Amino acid sequence: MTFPKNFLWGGATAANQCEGAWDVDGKGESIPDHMRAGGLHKRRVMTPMIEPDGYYPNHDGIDFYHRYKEDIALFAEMGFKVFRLSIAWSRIFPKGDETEPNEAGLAFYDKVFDECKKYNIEPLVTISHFELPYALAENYGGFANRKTIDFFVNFATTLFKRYKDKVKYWLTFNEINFGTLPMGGRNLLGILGEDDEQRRYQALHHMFIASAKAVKIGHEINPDFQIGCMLAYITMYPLTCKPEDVLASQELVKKLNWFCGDVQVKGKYPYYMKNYFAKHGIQVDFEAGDEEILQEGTVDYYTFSYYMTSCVAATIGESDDRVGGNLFGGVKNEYLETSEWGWQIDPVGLRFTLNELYDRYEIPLMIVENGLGAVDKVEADGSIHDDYRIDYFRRHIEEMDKAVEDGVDLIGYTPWGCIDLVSGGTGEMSKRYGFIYVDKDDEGNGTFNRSKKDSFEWYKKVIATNGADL
Ligand code: P53
Repeated sequence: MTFPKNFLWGGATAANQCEGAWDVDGKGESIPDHMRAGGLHKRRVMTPMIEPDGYYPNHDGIDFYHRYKEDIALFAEMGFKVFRLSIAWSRIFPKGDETEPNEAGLAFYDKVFDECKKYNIEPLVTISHFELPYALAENYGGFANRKTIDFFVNFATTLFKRYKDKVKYWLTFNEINFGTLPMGGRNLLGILGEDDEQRRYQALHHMFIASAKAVKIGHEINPDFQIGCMLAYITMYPLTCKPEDVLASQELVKKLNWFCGDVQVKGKYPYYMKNYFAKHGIQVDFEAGDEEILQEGTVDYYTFSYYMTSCVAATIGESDDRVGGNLFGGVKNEYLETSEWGWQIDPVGLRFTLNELYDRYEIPLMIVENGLGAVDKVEADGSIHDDYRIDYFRRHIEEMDKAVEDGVDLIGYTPWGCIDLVSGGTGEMSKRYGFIYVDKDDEGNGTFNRSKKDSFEWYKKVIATNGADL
């Protein structure tokens, strides 16, 4: 058995995708509260006003807000050591720019953490998971505005102080590297209007500063805090061994996969981005002191999501298949299968990725999202035979095991959407990730009742044997 004795097995969620109760107990509107449902070939539309007749899937989520006790009990039954969740910023600061927090919001998370404690489940908290208060985006331009740094730092400091004895593991921003892509402009950075690279990189700089300040303050409040970064890691292979393809893939890897981690782990901008900015006429304004802030706020551990890999070619030919549901112009890998949503499944790539990251950063790693979004069928007797999901996890955990054997310091694993929740990308319910099924459909109908899929018992066994019995 290779997994360390104290390995953190668990699962992951985000507030906006599971809590529901979007306007309850003083909560303000968040960006996802303004998003309608989409699908594989239908982009999610964001409306400036909440339309009374419109369907907004995040408004009800899976009603975790009222059912957290039942859900955490099910996590405990699987043997979770850790539960990754995020805190809805607009529950604590409804418009984002208040100085005093909303007590009802803070009290909710006290109850959630106390419930985890009952079962010795360690909470892992993402401070900001694509759920900026809508008013911060509307009135300030989100992170494009330097003022938002202070709003974030106030939010993070409030959480650190309030939960200093209840939470040890923190992440500042979910998938911060999406800030380099057009889709990140809206959801991550909170830029509602015009969105170009200049604006995005400046906003991303503000996020780096906000994150680094939070890390520093967190460590002052409780030196035992472990505060990490979080990236969407999509390993990119050259499409062929043609040197031009190899170089093209490296170019993209630097910008999309390495840049943000380099800043947050090493505390400074890498040479290749300075060069990229100069070449593209991008001017990232640093205020006096910013360099020191980045240096002083480096993270304790590195976390990432891992769903798929992709290929890159120097020139994309007519005959090259683009990857379905892709975000950055990747090309299809003929050796890999894809999910129903076009994501290319690559367990061996996970071992490669773990080795690459550990060699690059030499700090503990955690995989905080991984999983298969798939349509599940409920049988007449209520059972759900999701052997495809078990197979996906088995193959990924086998490769994690090998990476640990390679010497990688992997400390935990929290599969995404351990309970079915609203898809972030499409807003669908039918793109399910859970070990636990939630009876809700793409139109919001259903009892919201929970039931166990076959993968529930399987994952329970995996945890009980510390990854030995797959
Ligand atoms: P959904 C794209 C590619 C990789 C990770 O995604 C991504 C996305 C955005 O959709 O985001 C993470 O629900 C994100 C979660 C999200 C999860 O992946 O589109 O952190 O909020 O739900 C899965 O299938």
